[in-house]
Amino acid sequence: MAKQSKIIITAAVTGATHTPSLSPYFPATPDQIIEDAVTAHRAGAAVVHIHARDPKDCSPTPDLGVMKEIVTSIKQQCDAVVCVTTGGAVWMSSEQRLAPAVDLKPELASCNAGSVNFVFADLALKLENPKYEWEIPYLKRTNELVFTNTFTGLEYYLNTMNEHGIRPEFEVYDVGMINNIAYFMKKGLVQKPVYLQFVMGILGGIPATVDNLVYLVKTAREQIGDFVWSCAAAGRAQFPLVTAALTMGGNARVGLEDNLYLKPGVLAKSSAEQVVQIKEIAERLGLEIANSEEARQILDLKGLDKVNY
Ligand code: KMH
Ligand code: ZN
Repeated sequence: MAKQSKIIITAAVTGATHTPSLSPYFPATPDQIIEDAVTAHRAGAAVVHIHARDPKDCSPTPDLGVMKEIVTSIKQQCDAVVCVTTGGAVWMSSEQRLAPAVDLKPELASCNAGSVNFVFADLALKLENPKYEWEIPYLKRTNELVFTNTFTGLEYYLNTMNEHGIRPEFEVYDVGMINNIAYFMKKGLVQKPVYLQFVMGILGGIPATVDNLVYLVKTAREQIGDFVWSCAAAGRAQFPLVTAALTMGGNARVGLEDNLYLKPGVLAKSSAEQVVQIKEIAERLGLEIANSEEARQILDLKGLDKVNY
């Protein structure tokens, strides 16, 4: 595979981990998610990764109407590649999680490549007077849950994505998941280019160290061969690991889904602030930043005119 000429910055703006009271800058309503995504795109993110949140209490929601409103408004304001979540939140059913991709038929959607404990209960320790009653129980409950992605589920997701021309962005939380992807490649369910998002530092998954990132990339080369890849890391590991990924020929994911801070002790005022910071780092490394059209070519996406929103 030809060396990628420009790097893709992804902004994951809200996710389903952080709760509103953890930061006054956290995009927690549909309008705030839209604005954070559009400003992150204007700052240099070719791709925005989107989850939906309930306008009433800012909790993660499987509501299709809310997701449609968010992605439609983003499309009206810019040509960002929208990566629609199929991970949703740990407690959502497989059907609830996949419904937005089925209905909206985006160019790109996340595809979680295996089951994992996805624990962020200790965030509750940071909350004294949360704005919403659901916040602390929601965080603590992750101690009891598994983020389930069975092989039957993966086959169902991949068949659905292939049917609608959706490129899967494989979320890889640990090394065994690379073998899962290789397994489905052998079954002919994965089209090239294969796009991997190494999501590191989730409690339950692979620790966010440079050695582990090197190990993941090496294992993927052995098991998968050619692939395009990107790196994201939780919390304070975000910038050290994403910078390492850039030096290794990878792409970068930042955003308030993964980390609320710009640097230790300094809350990020938006995902765009993190995009600006990683863009500066990339340019100092002599790298060029892909715009959305260039990202579409690198990932061989079907085009914004083929989506259903
Ligand atoms: N919220 C996590 C449980 C995805 O977007 O597909 C899963 C997640 C991955 O955020
Ligand atoms: Zn996500």
